[in-house]
Amino acid sequence: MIQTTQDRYPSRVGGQTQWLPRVDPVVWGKEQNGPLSADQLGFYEQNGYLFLPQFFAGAPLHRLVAELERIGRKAAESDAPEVIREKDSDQVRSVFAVHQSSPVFAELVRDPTLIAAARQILDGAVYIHQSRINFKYGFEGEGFYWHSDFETWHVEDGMPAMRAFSCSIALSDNTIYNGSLMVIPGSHRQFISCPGHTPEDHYKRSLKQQEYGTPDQATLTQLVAEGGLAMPTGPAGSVLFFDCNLMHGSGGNITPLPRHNLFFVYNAVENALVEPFSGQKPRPQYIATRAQEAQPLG
Ligand code: 6CS
Ligand code: FE
Repeated sequence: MIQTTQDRYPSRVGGQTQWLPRVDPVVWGKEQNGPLSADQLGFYEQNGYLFLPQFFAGAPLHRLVAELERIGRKAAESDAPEVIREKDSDQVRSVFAVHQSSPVFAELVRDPTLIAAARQILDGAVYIHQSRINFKYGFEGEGFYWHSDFETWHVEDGMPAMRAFSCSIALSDNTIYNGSLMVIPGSHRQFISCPGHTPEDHYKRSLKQQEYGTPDQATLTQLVAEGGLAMPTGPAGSVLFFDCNLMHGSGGNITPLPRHNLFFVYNAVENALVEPFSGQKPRPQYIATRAQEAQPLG
């Protein structure tokens, strides 16, 4: 099928690294009556992320952690495609599409407060573009090099606009020691167009270690010079919202302390995937929900 949507964010089209302006809003919604205050929306708009410490606690949190541990035990014995193992060990790195395979997480992504916040940010009905647990076991959990999720979701999945964000839920304590997520505040306002061309079936390697679609060191140096670095840390149950185009990454975990996080991505129904801008075939459904499968959540 020929791509008919204009590519406003060309990347991996064989050129050099380019800084392109973001031509989409960060906060699309006008709803003032959502759960996020004007200050919270303002911080998110300015920085590209918003940290909500201890959003979940007590029995609801214990239920989420127990479900994560159940999924981790099952994944260790599974060769399903949704289970991604570390590059250099048999350790489980990620399990995708848990909002479909887990009744507990299917209910979680429909949490009324999270949905209301998603509607405030994205304006209109939303659905889950992708979900995954990123396990980062003690001593063996590897990192995720710097990248913009949108750069991948645009090129490899066909996400047209920057009208999606990730909701990360800490299901173990995220500390400065155990490979927590780092962000470059404000980096969401520039689209870093990357060199090269996407290899066929890139996801079979990129989900273990991403090589294409990652910015060069000069670009990262400049982004950090402009925005600095932040590492939103907090106890299990904390929630991090981050814009689809925010530059982020995390180091390996050489401590005994696990850093297991659940991630799911709210996308606006109006921003449903079109043909991948790479011109290649779409990635599998367990990585990116295609338009015909997109179930509006409210
Ligand atoms: O390719 C993807 O969709 C995934 N890759 C990374 C490094 N972050 C976003 C997403 O999980
Ligand atoms: Fe990412």
